[in-house]
Amino acid sequence: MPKPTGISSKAAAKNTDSGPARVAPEANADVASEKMAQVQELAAAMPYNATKAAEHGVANGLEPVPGSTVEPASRLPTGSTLSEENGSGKTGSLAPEGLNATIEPLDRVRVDSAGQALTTNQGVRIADNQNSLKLGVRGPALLEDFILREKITHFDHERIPERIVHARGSGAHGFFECYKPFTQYTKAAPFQEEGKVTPVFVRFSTVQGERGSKDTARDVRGFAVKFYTDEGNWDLVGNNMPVFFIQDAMKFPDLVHAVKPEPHHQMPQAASAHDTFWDFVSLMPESTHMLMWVMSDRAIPRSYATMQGFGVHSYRFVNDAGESVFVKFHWNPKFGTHSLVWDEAVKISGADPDFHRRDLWERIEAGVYPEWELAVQVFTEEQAERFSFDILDATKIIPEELVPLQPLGRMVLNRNPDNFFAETEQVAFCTAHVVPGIDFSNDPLLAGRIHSYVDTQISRLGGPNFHEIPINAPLAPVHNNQRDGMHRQAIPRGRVSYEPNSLAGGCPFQAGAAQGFVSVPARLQAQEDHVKVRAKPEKFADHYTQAALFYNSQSPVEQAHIAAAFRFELSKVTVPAVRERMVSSLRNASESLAQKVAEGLGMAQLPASMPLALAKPAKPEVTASPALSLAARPGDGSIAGRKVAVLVAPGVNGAAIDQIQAALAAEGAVPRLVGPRIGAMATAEGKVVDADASLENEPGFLFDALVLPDGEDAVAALAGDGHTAEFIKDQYRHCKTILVLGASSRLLEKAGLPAAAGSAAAKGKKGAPADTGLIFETSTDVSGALARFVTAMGRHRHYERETDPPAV
Ligand code: HDE
Repeated sequence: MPKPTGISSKAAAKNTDSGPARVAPEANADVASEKMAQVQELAAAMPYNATKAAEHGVANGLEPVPGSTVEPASRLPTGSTLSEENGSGKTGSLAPEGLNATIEPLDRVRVDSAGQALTTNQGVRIADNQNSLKLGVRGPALLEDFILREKITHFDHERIPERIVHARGSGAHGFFECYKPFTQYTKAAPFQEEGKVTPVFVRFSTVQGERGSKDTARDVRGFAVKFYTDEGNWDLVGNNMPVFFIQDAMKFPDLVHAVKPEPHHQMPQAASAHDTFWDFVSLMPESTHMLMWVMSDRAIPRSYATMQGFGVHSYRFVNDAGESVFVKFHWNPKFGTHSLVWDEAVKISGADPDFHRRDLWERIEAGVYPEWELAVQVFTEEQAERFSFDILDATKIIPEELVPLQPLGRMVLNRNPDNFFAETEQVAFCTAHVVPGIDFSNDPLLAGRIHSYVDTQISRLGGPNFHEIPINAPLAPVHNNQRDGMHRQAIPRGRVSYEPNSLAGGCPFQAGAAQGFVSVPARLQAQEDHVKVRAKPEKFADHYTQAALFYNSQSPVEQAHIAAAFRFELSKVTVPAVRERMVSSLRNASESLAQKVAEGLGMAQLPASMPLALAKPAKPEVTASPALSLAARPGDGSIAGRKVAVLVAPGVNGAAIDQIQAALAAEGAVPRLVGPRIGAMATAEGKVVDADASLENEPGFLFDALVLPDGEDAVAALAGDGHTAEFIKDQYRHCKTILVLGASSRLLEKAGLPAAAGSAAAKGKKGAPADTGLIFETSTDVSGALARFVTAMGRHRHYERETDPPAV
């Protein structure tokens, strides 16, 4: 057959439809015909789909082969255009080979306006940002004012839908550092070598409330960590409690509808203390274990930095050999587990609804970086089968006494976001974001989540390209054939968006088992019950064993708080039958708890116990687990990050104030001078102290500890201000450490503290327990008292002072 002439090939190559019967390289080819020839060559190098046969059968499914690729002779045949060589300031040059520029570090999208003029979104400099364009200074505004219209239109669309749950949250950047390789169990990138650092973004949240709701609601806290690993993003989307209310995703919308503000009047905001929540949970006995946790002080943490985190579900680790074990994730805070007390939480929500957000922000800005240790419980399928509970049931923990924690590394949060919306609001967590080395268990709650999170981001973030929002983009390369959709950022080069292909040399190609993600086969023995079915495993019906385990493992103070929380919440319910139903359920977990709650609710007699779904639950392995008490993890005893109010007024003994401030700051604590008003005031020594907060704008319950100063005039001034008594009373009621210097002991009486506070109880006389949180110093040398104050603050609270109802 005669060779096609150069002329016909050159001409043919200029057309975008129809082509010659044969194409071959030729002399004097121009770039178009050269491309045509190379495209032909590339396609011809792949005469058939060589990996097609490997798409079939179990063995191939478990070990997928890499896709076949052909290297093109040059970059010419895979490009979109011939004109890509023509660069400009906007287009730049050719797409860098093999690179997706949307995943570069966030620096590429940072904006700093220092020294810059104001512009429109089109980059046009704005001459006047004060006035709209009018016909004459008193005339009508003009439609042609594109500057005003752009500004207002953008403003009109500033809000995006808030998260359906976990709407209220705060986030921070940081890193995870691996202690030592954990390669025997997992090939997940963060756990491969000692010292390996993986960037993270973490978002903490409440569940019930709207985006502007208070931080200190009684609620579960979200604890969501996005690891930007070398092999893609892994999101560990957990909570600060290790169990959940329900066992199957089917019930999640019901739970959320029940706890959210009631639909008819949209009340109450960010609170579970209402009819529909308790109606639902009292009909769902599997929620009893979780109810114990949310009625405990865990539901009102002092700080995000002082709460644990949990992955909740059983996940899997997978090693290089493809072997898999089950794993539960735990985050343990370096600063220990500390909580608020309920009266304090209620008051804080009024004075500072941003209490936790502020605390997180201020700790990071101050360099007191929140830190957690990541630990895992690793167990095999065989072990799991022997447990008295089902590891697929998210209402169950695995007691640490049964499977101990193994530490993997530490996470430090050391950078606040630059912009709340761009980072904390737009971050999109998803349980489906896993990397090689991590896999799922069959927990039916987890299965629902694997679907839900992607789905919800599509409406919240306006389309399927939310992964390209800078905070969500991975650091690992992204190459696939997904195209288009709302707000697409990436500009893919070339015309191929399918696989298999020959026209892009087979790229991007499937990675195969050696590099790509392969699901654990999780082989199941052939069993009778492997049928399509809507039912739960038998052990899921044990609703009370672990609720009892939790309650019985709490300290007496914690138990008292749980009883008080049930009493408070159920007292807010307006339907007595719902209260009674809940108490009848509690009887199955703890008779004494049910009794206390019933008494608190004025119930003349206990209702009959709720019938059990499982008459004879399996015998539990442990009946007490000390690790479940907040007291089990007091932290390192440091007071770093704690806030101390140092009251001041004119005539205060200034020398002691200076000494106290310096000593507290040296411990990483944050002393604040709180006066009747802000501003400068003369000390007894004729110097000046500057109050940066006032009794009115920073009430006592916002502080972790209190210093009452010496100085006759100052004490007289403070005694004359009604706020002082409230300040001291709250500090005392909430069991905080109070340092009482010299003349200020008078203020205690004024605050109505038991006369004993200043004498007997504090010194442990008359049989009363010594109040370790009240420290008196009459001498002008405060150094000894200061040391005792710091140690006492390390205990966080002095519950020996607590009575129900409060004495003060
Ligand atoms: Fe979530 N959950 N969830 N959840 N969840 C969401 O995703 C959902 C569950 C958790 O800071 C939503 O982006 C279903 C358990 C956290 O952005 C949504 C089920 C646990 C966050 C969603 C659960 C969580 C969410 C709402 C039952 C603890 C906040 C907005 C099958 C392990 C993440 C969003 C952040 C957020 C669905 C149960 C934790 C709607 C369907 C159990 C920490 O997709």
